[in-house]
Amino acid sequence: MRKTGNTISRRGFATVLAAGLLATGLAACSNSDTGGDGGDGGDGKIVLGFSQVGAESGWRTANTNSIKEAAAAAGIELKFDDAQQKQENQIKAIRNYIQQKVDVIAFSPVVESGWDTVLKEAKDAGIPVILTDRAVDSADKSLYKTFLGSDFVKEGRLSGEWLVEQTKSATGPVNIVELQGTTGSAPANDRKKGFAEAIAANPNLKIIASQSGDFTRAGGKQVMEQFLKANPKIDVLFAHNDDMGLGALEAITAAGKVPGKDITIITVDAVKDGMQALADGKFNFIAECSPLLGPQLMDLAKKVHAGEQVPPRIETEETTFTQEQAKEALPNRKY
Ligand code: GYE
Repeated sequence: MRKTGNTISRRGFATVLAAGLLATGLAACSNSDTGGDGGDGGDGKIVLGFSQVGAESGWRTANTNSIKEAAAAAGIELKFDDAQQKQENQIKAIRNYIQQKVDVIAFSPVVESGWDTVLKEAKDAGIPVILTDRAVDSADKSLYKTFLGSDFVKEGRLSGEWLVEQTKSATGPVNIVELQGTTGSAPANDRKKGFAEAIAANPNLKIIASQSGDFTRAGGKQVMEQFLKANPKIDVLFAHNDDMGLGALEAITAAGKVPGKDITIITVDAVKDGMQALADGKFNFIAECSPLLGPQLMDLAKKVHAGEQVPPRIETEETTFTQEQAKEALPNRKY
């Protein structure tokens, strides 16, 4: 993370200072003044309440593992809740964390809207909030300290640009179907937008069907089956994540078509199973989205707990993969 790296190094002195305060226990004391001792029995550990979206995809599993491992490594006490892809569960978990007076709250909002009230409650309780992975659409940016995650519009755009390049000599219509992520989620909204903007460069490229598969394999399979039944000519599938693409593979094969040849498949994430499908020639292109946010999240939790300023937006660095690049990268893939 180039940007982040610079920011962090500029803040080297403040970090050292904060570490010193923590070592002497001063930070923990001043925090309990504001009612944020986290109910941890006063052992001075920062308590982080984290509300996870769910366990809908390989990406999510890798993200959860990264957060749990990084908390343990950073000596942060993690309270973890799986919201099973329901906003109401996330709101409940955040309210619980407020009641328990945790030191810091972090969450990955399942959808973009509807967070202002609960975020205001956290702010009034003096508990800093960090958004990870997905954004909220709140106009009041003071409701959270920072947003750590990918640029989803860019992922959609890179996917679309690759397709424009591949189809530049096409003389007739290229029919695209789109498997969207969870309705109302930032990655679904943004990947759709970025992709649509990029493919507008070639009027032959047309999205003939677009529907949510909820970021799951089962959803991807089911919706792809419908697409295949309703549309005799599908040239391209753009799936907002690997898992939906992997589910769609089953539907495509069952329909007697060859994935990666009869239908060009573009996905987002680059988790191991997706990269394997790409290396095997079943997928054609993946825009990477890194789930390994844990270490940066813990670093930020320490900083906001110490009252340090942090950049309002921290972007994850990512790349893209063709089939050849996937073959090369696969042996060293961590997730
Ligand atoms: O792409 C998808 C997951 O929010 C970036 O959520 C994340 C997305 C990821 O279910 O696989």
